[in-house]
Amino acid sequence: MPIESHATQKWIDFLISGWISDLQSFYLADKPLPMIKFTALLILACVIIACQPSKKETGVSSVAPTLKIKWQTDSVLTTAESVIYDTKNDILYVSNINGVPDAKDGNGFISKVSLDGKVTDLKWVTGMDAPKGMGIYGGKLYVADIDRVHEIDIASGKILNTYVAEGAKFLNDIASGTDGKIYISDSGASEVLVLEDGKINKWLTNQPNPNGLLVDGNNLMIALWDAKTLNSIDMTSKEGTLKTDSLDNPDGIEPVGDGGYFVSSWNGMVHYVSPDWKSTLVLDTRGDSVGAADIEYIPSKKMLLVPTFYKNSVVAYDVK
Ligand SMILES: [Ca+2]
Ligand SMILES: [Ca+2]
Repeated sequence: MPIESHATQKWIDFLISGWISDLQSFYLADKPLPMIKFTALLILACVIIACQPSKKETGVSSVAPTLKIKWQTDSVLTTAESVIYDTKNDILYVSNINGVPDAKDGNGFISKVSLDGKVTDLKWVTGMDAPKGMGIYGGKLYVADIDRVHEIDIASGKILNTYVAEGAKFLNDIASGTDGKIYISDSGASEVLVLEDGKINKWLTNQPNPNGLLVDGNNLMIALWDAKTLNSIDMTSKEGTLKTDSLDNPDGIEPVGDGGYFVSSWNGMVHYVSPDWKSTLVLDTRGDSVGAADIEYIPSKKMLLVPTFYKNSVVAYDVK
């Protein structure tokens, strides 16, 4: 007989002998029934324990990563606004506003930067004013440029098309969908536009001062500058949900790969937003007046790339 069953039998014997003793006491001397009361309490305790909800399975908890500087480019990337990683060609593209962010000065350009921080082709693509957000789809690089979107052939570095966004005020970020649709935030007009079949149309209005965009599954993640929020827009219903607030000057949004995101603050911060939408500050360069504009994260290399805007460089961080 297993020892547990033997112990159980001893408990039952103990309780029964106690009840008999209680009943004898009750009939003989009209005394209270301590053993029966004890048994009732024991049963009640067992019922309470059994009714406790089991602990909720929360899966692997997300801990905010730590960042360690890896390299910094030379300070030749004038007013560096955005970085994007071209997986196919294993190279980074950096957009350089080169001057005032809304000036039609014709001097903006795109640079090529290697994964070890060398500026391999400073003026790879020229002929722009103030290039900002970028997206890649089908061998083309799309670049937002105040009120136009350029379509660059990556293989040749030539601008194939320039699409004018009628009425646009300050195009900012770009996010490419898996279906080839190119979403563009217009910070000045508080709208999100879409480039599709060679035409730019309005996709969503009344989005106060939108900046960073990210297509994530069937959601368009959108950072609203004035509200300091990260929001999720269901791309089918176009219904928006506020996810995280208190993010100063939110600029770039990047998926980390664990269900969380990195969100940059243009004035020099990066927050990690966990899968349950809690934000943790993981980088703060405000003290040195180093900006953090439209960031890039490469999960396979665990590398975060931060364009420093007025510091004219890109800084890479190892993420642990
Ligand atoms: Ca410029
Ligand atoms: Ca931006």
